[in-house]
Amino acid sequence: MFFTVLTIFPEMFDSFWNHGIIRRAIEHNKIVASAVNIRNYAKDRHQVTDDRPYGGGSGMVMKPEPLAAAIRDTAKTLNGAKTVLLTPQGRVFDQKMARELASSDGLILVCGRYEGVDERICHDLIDYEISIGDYVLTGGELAGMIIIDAVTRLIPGALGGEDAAAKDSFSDDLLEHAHYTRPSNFEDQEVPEVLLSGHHQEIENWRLESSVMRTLLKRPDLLHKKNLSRQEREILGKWGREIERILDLYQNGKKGT
Ligand code: 4GX
Repeated sequence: MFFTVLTIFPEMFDSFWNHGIIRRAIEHNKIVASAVNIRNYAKDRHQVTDDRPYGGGSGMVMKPEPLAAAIRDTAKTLNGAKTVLLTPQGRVFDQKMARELASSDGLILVCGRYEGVDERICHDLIDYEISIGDYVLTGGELAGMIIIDAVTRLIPGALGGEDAAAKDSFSDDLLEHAHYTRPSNFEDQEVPEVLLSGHHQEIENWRLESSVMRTLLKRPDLLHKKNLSRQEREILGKWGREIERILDLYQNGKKGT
């Protein structure tokens, strides 16, 4: 899979391409990645990429011609590429979209600066408008890195031996279980005993319970959307009964009075 980023700040990606999983994915030919300067496609002597907005007002707008030339020139060398514009007006990025994008041959990510890009770019030249969340950035570059990061780890072989974890059916819709490493006692806090027991099935059960209950407590909205397995429903039922038991003790005046 390939990623080509169109930006006026390609140097922002130098460090991004050269660390961790992204670097390894490039070295193992799982992805081909580059950042191209939109300025290279500006025809005038000063290679201007922005201009004042029609209708007046503050701020600048990215001119359509250099952007269109950059997108077309990139797309013609990359068959099957989808073009993505990073913008607060886009569909909000999530794991489902990451999976959808990971199934494409490649992405051309258009990173705007200033107040945005000339609207006429969007109609013919952009396949997806994507927002990484409801907040305002100073440019699309960090948003582009986030998309590339989330998509790359879904590419088969990109995570090395950990692919199964990324694809694990429940790992997408539930929060991760709690993690622990040595020492087994840290500042008077013990690691849950079952994790030291070597009982693989019990450890798996504990991890699912940890995932389900962390999701319920920290991100209940994720549970509302999810199709729950029998085991997940059993975990919620068990804790539901436990909560009811505690409330019953109060109602019967056996506690806290
Ligand atoms: N998720 N920004 C883009 C300029 C801009 C505006 C409109 C194209 C169209 C953002 C986000 C984000 C700020 C990046 C405005 N470019 N991008 N920039 N949230 O806030 O993706």
